[in-house]
Amino acid sequence: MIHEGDLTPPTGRFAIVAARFNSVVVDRLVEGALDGLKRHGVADKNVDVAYVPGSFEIPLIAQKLGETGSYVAVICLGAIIRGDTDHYDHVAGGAVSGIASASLKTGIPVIFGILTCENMEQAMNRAGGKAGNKGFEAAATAVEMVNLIKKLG
Ligand code: INI
Repeated sequence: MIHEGDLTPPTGRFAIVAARFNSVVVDRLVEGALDGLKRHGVADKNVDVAYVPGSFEIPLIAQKLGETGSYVAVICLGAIIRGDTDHYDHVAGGAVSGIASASLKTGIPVIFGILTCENMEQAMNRAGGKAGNKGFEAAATAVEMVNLIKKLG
């Protein structure tokens, strides 16, 4: 037997946690995620958005939101750009492991929609530019995971 989630309209509320750092990029990711949720049948009224200072702060708030029991999935959006910082690796590493941990602790999908890029051009390309919109992809991933978890019972 094959277990796989699909993209049918899910029930339940979704949360987005977005970093304000590099907001010119992240605002586009948020737009993409909201569009992606809407196109998969999630009404705007069923989506809450929380803003944090930077990507490093995302996991804590994702976990807190997950622990409320009010959400079927949390979508994390940020942009970590190497050119801007010499602590890129620490911020990126903290975000990756924190988000994985939040998902396992809360038992709901906590989706990694954080761009890790060499420069601003690369980031903009992935935030609605020629490489698509990672926020939209993160929304579709969230819907698929919610539907898979529902199927698994
Ligand atoms: N946060 C980001 O989301 N992206 C970055 O590129 C970034 N840089 O370059 O430093 C960044 N730093 C802030 C970090 O996320 C925390 O907010 C800060 O360290 C306070 O904990």
